[in-house]
Amino acid sequence: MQVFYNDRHPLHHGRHEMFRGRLVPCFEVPARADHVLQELHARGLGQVATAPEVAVDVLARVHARRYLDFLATAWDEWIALDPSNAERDALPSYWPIRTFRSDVLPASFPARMGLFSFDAGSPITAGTWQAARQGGACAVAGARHLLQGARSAFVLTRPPGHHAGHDFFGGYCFVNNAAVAAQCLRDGGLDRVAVLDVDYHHGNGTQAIFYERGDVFFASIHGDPHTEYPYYLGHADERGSGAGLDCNLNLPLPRGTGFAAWQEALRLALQRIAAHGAQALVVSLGLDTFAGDPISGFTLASDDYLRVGEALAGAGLPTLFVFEGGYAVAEVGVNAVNVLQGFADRAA
Ligand code: Q9C
Ligand code: ZN
Repeated sequence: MQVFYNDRHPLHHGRHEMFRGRLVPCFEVPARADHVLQELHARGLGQVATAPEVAVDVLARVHARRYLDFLATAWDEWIALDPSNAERDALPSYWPIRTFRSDVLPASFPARMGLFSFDAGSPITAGTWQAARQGGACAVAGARHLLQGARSAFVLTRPPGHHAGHDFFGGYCFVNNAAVAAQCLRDGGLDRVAVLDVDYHHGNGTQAIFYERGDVFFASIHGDPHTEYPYYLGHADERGSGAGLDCNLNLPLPRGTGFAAWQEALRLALQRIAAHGAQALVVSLGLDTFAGDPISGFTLASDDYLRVGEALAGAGLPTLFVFEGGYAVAEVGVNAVNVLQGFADRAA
């Protein structure tokens, strides 16, 4: 399988995230991607390439210009507030929720931090923009690989992307790599595309980007937002709207769910994707459904990921895997590559 590796991912390395009133060490660390790359090499699965840079215009197909402009200058503005900020990650402290205005762009940088985010757990560091932007480039390269006729490809990047919306970051995500890829597949001539999100957390950003569109079907299997992050989206009654009605499928499952019930949800999601007539599949590949994940609540075992890959291959669609969450750092490589291995074995 062709792998598009974001070799700039280490430039994003948050130190702390805000959690229950204190700063705790980040869960989303560079070692995550290193382990996946190492496991790919160990098993001889995948030719690893980097991706050419892309113009910001390509990212602007799914993200707002003023949001991308903000990301591009955020670190410099953070330092301009106070040179000693170089020793600290940038985190937001203010948010314009209901009844506040979001049409007026504040001159204040901390105010813009809040305008463009939804949590205090996603630090911006000196290289966040370079890393996130190159992740988008890898997503584009992966999509173009499918457009040239490949059966599959894997975008190995961090920071992850599925929580990032049209004009906001959060959930460790800044550029929505899966959405960039899906849009690129559409722009490359496919009429119907599906995004299947198997990360433990609902892909709120991807859902929101495509919610009113009938050309991109979005399905997500995730922890029930009544109790699980991102809390405010991901319920079963969100079915899409306008031209996108019934092109959005949420399959929330209770904390503690094991592989039997999870696999049932996967079967249903793949059925709906087939019924939509999708011509290609983008998989938001989170591995935080693993029993050993420190911040999640499903109980999948490492071997289960082989079965997941096989089931995905059974859909028979050109498939782009995009790396998302998964915080059991020592196991994330084995789990991710198990999905790819299961897919490759069954697709062969
Ligand atoms: N201290 C992804 O998996 N906060 N994002 C959890 C843990 C946010 C997860 C609290 C989790 C975001 C891509
Ligand atoms: Zn996740």
